[in-house]
Amino acid sequence: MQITKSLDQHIAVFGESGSGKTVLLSSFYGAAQESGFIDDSIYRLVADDIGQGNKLHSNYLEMREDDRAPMPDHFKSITYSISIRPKEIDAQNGGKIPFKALKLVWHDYPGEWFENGVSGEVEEKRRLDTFKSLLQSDVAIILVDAQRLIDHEGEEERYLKSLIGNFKNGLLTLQDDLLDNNKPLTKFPRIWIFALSKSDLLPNYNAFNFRDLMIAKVSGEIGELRNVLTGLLEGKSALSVGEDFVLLSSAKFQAGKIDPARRVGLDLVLPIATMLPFQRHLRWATTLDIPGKVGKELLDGVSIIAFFLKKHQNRLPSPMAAILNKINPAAIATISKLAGTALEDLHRHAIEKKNYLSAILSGFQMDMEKAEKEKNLIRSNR
Ligand SMILES: Nc1nc2c(ncn2[C@@H]2O[C@H](COP(=O)(O)OP(=O)(O)OP(=O)(O)O)[C@@H](O)[C@H]2O)c(=O)[nH]1
Ligand SMILES: [Mg+2]
Repeated sequence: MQITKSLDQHIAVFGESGSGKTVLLSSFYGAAQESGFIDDSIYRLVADDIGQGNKLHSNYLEMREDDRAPMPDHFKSITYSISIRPKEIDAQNGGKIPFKALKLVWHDYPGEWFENGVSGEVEEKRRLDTFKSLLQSDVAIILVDAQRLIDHEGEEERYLKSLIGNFKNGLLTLQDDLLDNNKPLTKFPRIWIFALSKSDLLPNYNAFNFRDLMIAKVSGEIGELRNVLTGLLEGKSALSVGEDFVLLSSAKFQAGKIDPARRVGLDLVLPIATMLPFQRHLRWATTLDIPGKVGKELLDGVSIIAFFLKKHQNRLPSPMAAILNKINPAAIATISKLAGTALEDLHRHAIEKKNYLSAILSGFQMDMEKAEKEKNLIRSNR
């Protein structure tokens, strides 16, 4: 298979004003510019627009050097396009760097837009455009703010119900504009993850405590959100809402000090945007009864990732190699075998062969495994 297009993964981070979206993006990008990261990692993050990259980097440096978080910008929505470039020339494509092979598109926007509404037509249009862009993503992350949980100690459900309720109502308000002639959407985030933002403030929490809190306090509201999302979608069974959980902290914030070296979960952003939908979509496409159009959409990204992994076929469990050649339902169970030592072996092999994109993707998979072991991540196994 020839690579004819890049794997542009959008990431949709939904969160109320002050829930940590801009800091998250700044810390994600800035930390990747540290010399330690550049020395150790097999890839670099490069903003396609230098000015934007510098802005994020300087936000990060202000936190690191001056203990100052980025100033809120209540009016602007900005789309950042960030390339994930192998540090060395990738052996594939005859030695040319596949610049466009992997890209993360991250939309940062004012959380207020989805809480208090907007003022005026221009802003209304910008909000709808932003929302439509966000819905290009395979994965949507809903931020639950640890600070707000602390503020509502003992009555967390008050905050959580309003968070999910507002979001659900925001979707309902936009529903008519999102759907063309009431036609359900094929391309849409089908994986909705809850993330505990500012998790440094709740050091006793792991992903399981967080999950239990959400289920205990707002399982009804999560169900209602799922119903609204289902209503927008073609291929309704291919949807997981509130089945995956992750802890995030962009830095340790403590007594006026900000230490961005102490981060949690930021190394999961890329794995969640790329490998999580890869596995989930593959599973759905081969096990669920879904319309052909939806199946094709689900397998679109899968085929590109499969291209990279296939380069190491002799390192794959053989049924998995078969899957990658031709999506083979009978062999689907073995996809989970791309784990543990087999995965590490593939990763090493890819580095040896200078297939850096394969190495990056298998490395992402390893990052998720590690985070699961450390209880910072729960992945749905549906
Ligand atoms: N403890 C802690 N505090 C954080 C963290 N991330 C952000 N904060 C705090 O939360 C404040 C708001 O974060 P922002 O990233 O600006 O929030 P936002 O979601 O972009 O808000 P809007 O742009 O208004 O939608 C920051 O100024 C920090 O004080 C974190 O990881 N841990
Ligand atoms: Mg912001």
